Amino acid sequence: MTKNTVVSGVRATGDLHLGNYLGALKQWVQFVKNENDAEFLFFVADLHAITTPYEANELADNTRQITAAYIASGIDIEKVSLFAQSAVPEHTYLQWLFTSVTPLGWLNRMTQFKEKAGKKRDNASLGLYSYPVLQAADVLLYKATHVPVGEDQKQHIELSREIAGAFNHRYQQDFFPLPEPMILKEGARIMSLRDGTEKMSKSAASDMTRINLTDDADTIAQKIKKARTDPEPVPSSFEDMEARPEAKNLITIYSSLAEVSRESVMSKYGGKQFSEFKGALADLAIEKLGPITAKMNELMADKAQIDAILNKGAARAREIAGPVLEDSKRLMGFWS
Ligand code: AQP
Repeated sequence: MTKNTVVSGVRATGDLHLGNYLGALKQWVQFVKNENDAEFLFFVADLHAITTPYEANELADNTRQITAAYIASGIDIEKVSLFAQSAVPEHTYLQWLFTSVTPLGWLNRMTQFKEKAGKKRDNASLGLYSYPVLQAADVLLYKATHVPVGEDQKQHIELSREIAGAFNHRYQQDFFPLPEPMILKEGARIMSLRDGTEKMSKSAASDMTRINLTDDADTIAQKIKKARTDPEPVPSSFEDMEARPEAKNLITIYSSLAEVSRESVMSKYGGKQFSEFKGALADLAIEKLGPITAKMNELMADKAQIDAILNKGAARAREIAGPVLEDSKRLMGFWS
């Protein structure tokens, strides 16, 4: 049996937030702990970061900061290759090869492009439009079998599967595996603290919509205290919860952080005032995130050490990526 290859990444677009942690990172850490015989490659998606407005003088440190967040969250660097996407040029090369098997109609369906491009779609960059093709290259370059992501990335992973299938069909080889998205049942979509119908996001204008992994205890407590709720007490049943997005979000955050079911959260706090529940949630968030923030700060104090980890990871990534790219080119008929 061939071993599993697990690949995922986070855009280097700013501080990681609770959604990134609960939807992606926490799952990665668990997967790495439970699986001893897989190849793990987690990258910082700095090439994806430049598809939306960004500060050039912050990009490299953003990449380091996200690497620090990976390690501080518990990623075992003995088992995992961590690297910057831009340090492995094979990603963009394979993306170009994939553009020739990706019909425009597939890209036109992508909801994330529509959301991120907004109303002025003609002003969005080609990079943003072709983002999902690079994402397909990001995982297929390593013949990934599993891609742990939050729910918002499901459509992109499905597209990666379609691109793999189109390539295999066009070149008559069972060359790329169809990667499986791994999406948690709970916590896969953490919502904004200010609007339970919007995803918690790094790029949302207001910082009060999210809890950042860099927030201190007071900031976390303030943000939870000010999180939007409705005038009713905490819901006691799923039915009640489902109709109240902000309440549902806070219950989901509590259950994911405490690693207990939402039923048990509701049986403890259902019928109580939100002020009491929010106090308990703030304590829990501070208890769980505090050590991660402290470790991130410690790691960021030694950037050379982070760079060494990224260099080592990139070297391993290129060892795998090089032959896959060469084989792809050979199948496509290139001179070599
Ligand atoms: N709100 C969320 N709930 C659960 N999971 C989430 N993820 C993102 N937001 C949530 C997951 O985190 C991983 C990294 O995502 P990303 O930062 O590369 O891109 P994104 O999905 O576009 O996240 P953001 O925060 O909204 O970033 P920006 O603002 O830069 O676009 C992915 O696995 C994602 O599913």
